[in-house]
Amino acid sequence: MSEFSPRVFSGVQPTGNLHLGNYLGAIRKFVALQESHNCVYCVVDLHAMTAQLVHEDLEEQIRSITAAFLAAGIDPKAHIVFNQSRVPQHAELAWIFNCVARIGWMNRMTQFKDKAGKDRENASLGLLAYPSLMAADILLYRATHVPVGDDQKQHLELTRDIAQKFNSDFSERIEKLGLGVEMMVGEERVNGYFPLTEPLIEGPAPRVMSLRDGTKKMSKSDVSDLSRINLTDDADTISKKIRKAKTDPEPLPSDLEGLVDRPEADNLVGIYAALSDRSKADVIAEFGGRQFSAFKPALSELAVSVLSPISTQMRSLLDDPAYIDGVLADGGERAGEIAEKTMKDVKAIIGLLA
Ligand code: AQP
Repeated sequence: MSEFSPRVFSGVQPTGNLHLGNYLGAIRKFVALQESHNCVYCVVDLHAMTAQLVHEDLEEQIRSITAAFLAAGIDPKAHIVFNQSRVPQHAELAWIFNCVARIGWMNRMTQFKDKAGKDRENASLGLLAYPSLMAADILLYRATHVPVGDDQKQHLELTRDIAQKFNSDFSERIEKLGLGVEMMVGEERVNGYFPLTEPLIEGPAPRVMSLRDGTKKMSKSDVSDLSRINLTDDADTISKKIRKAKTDPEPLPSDLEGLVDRPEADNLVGIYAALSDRSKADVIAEFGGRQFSAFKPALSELAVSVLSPISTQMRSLLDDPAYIDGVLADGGERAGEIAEKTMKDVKAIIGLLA
């Protein structure tokens, strides 16, 4: 049985300073996957417009996310790094997926509910359709794996639903045109054009939580800067934020079970584990029974040692915007070649004359 060739796709929105959650949930995994996969990494600038239309500094933000990718260790020659709006097929395929996806599917998305809040009628149509554009981003490259934070799990499930409905609605044409790849869907062997993409979410910190409230996701849009560690924070700021991080009065537990119902302790242990490429059990074996007054300085030292070289490199890359623009132009060209081929196939499958 032929199979889809493994390909990784993922994206980050240029909507503000990147934080430790973006790094551990996404970018650190992007870097590791380069060893084993062909990777396409994208600054998803069209997504930035869904919650807020006008951004005074969008160009700088796009360059800044690109600089973070490169500074973290992504190789733009061996893989593809580009910004989404450069490749018009993202929007084109998203339109087709708007016609595949059902309104009920979109209405169930928790991120839409959170971001639209109570004033849903006033949210942009783009915010509702966001997951359909995200599915297009991924499936334009027929990507088989997507490294993301846990908050994106539902959108990945929807991407699979869209792929599956497209494959099934057009199954006869896909087969007739010889454009399908055989795959198993449950117990059934089917011939599909789009793969059913797997999310890569695992790891000790799949959802990094706010340093001020262990029940809330660390997020760019939190009003408190103390809630997150930004990739651009200097060593003193990182140490101050970790020192001030909310904790409970108990020492760290001696086993993993002891982290249940202690969201802040669980979060800090998860961050330590992810930053040091260890398991939470390992970290507990080392620090179990110790007070936060001993654990926090060790965590600060680790965070500074991992993040400082990245922020230093980011600053130096941002001094040369022409270089960054060149990387994006080159990546856009190579991404465009794959995208063009997919759209040609998709149009043939649907029956659009091209
Ligand atoms: N707290 C987090 N923990 C783990 N992963 C996270 N990601 C985001 N926050 C966390 C992952 O980072 C990648 C890029 O995210 P994004 O910028 O495209 O979108 P986002 O999830 O909207 O980011 P924010 O910071 O949470 O922004 P706001 O404040 O606007 O909601 C994704 O893989 C995401 O899972």
